Amino acid sequence: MKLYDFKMAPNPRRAVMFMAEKGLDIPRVSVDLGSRAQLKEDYARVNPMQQVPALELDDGTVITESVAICQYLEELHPEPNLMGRTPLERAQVTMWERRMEQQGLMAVSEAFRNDNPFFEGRSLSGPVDLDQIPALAERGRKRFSHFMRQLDGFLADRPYVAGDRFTFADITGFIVIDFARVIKMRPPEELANLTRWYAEIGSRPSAKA
Ligand SMILES: N[C@@H](CCC(=O)N[C@@H](CS)C(=O)NCC(=O)O)C(=O)O
Repeated sequence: MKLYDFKMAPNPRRAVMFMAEKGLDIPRVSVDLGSRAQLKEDYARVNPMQQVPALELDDGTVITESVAICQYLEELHPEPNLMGRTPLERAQVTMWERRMEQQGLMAVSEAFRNDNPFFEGRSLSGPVDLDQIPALAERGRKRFSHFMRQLDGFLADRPYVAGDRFTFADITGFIVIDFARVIKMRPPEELANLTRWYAEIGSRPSAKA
């Protein structure tokens, strides 16, 4: 098994942090997004979506989508459990994880990719060349600001995003907040719940994997 990733990118980091929490040492192959290696033929053969992460199994099967990769690894290595033990807990982890991705990560990506000159003509990840829309960058920043305030509120009455224990929802949430450095947005100090949670998750060894 090997994982195609890129250290600075948030989606592969979700899989990498997940693997670290499980104590899995899966070899990693870096696909240099900085030189657009994901668009070259070699990598397109591995993942026609031309994105990272991708998990290649020993028989050549390739799983893409960070959530699908994590789900697969959770089934193979159920402990420590990160995606929920009961039907209700699994639904809750999925619900919160999707919110972290759709409301948090999408907002940061929108702001980053529609503003940074590196993404000129490449405002979406993968093989589609689309122009930047500056208004989307501005909207993304507003969305993210709202996301941080909302998350702070959710964390007022519980220690972790999906409840009383660390799960995959914390992994995605933490990576989203961390990644927002690229748009120079940090958790405001007055958001005490968010600040407490972010520091705690950041102190886990998996956050440095
Ligand atoms: N939904 C996919 C998204 C994958 C994705 O967009 N990956 C980014 C890195 S975070 C990428 O490969 N970007 C390539 C590009 O910018 O062309 C997942 O969760 O794995």
